[in-house]
Amino acid sequence: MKHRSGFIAIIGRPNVGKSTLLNALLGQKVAAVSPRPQTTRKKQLGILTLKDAQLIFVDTPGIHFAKHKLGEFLNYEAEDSLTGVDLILWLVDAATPPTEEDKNISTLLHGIAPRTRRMLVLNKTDLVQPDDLSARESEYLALIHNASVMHVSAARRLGLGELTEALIQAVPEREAEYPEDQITDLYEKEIAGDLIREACLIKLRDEVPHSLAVRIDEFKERENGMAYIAATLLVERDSQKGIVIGEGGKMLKAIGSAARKEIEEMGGRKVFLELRVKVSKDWRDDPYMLKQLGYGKRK
Ligand SMILES: Nc1nc2c(ncn2[C@@H]2O[C@H](COP(=O)(O)OP(=O)(O)OP(=O)(O)O)[C@@H](O)[C@H]2O)c(=O)[nH]1
Ligand SMILES: [Mg+2]
Repeated sequence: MKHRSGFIAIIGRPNVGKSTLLNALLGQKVAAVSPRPQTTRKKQLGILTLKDAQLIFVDTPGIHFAKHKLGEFLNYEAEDSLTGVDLILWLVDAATPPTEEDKNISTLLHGIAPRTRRMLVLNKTDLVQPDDLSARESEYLALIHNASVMHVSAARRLGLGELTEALIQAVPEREAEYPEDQITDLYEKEIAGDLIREACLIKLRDEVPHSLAVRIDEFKERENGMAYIAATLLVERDSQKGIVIGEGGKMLKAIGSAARKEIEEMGGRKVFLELRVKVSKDWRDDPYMLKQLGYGKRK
């Protein structure tokens, strides 16, 4: 059998489960996941190496109607991923009808990448009555031309084998691009930053999570086999700083302990995690801060 390989961009509106799908396909957690929109802020590769194929997924931020410079960057990251890939996997939420954001994605998809092969994937099928699924499929299929369609539940790991098989058939005959032991293109330090932000997104309510960025200040391997990580949580206002720290430091402690568990699981070793909180006024609209945090266009 000839070897197949290709780049597959996973795009869709926020919160449809793109990062959950990436982790599920890889069988390993490389990307942060949370119930809040805009969890993913940078594109990230997830590389699945099989016997006769290598699928190189590009997880992207959710495409949405931006309200900040940060949002503009997120959309840019996602839209940039539409070009130069072999296949576009448009992931949608089967539990809801298409939204204005989905219609916008449809326009972008056909405008930016009119000739790229594409696949529509309905996720969260575990939340849909089986009888309603085909009507939902038709609603989404009306927004995409010449696409094949698959159904999955990334969270329940349903339909993933069939999806993987269909993806292998959809990429070209080509040699592997990456060494077989490479799983992602991000450093552990960057993923650790995302896992800390993931803990914040899960623990904090309301508008605070979106006003929050994580900066890793130190990441050191200690001789005793532990890793030492110091990170700063940047928020936009004093009031948010109070919320993140919590009464008697309780919230920050809970965030730290949830994040530490995830980072330990990823690296397979103990982690000492030190967090502090700092106010950086309106950083989401501050081009200098955005660049410092790595949310700047790379070209
Ligand atoms: N019920 C159900 N929930 C799911 C499924 N897949 C993902 N989720 C949940 O949907 C939420 C969003 O998942 P993410 O993977 O962070 O979504 P995303 O598309 O990467 O979101 P952004 O990075 O913000 O664009 C999380 O709470 C997931 O647990 C699914 O198949 N079924
Ligand atoms: Mg994501």
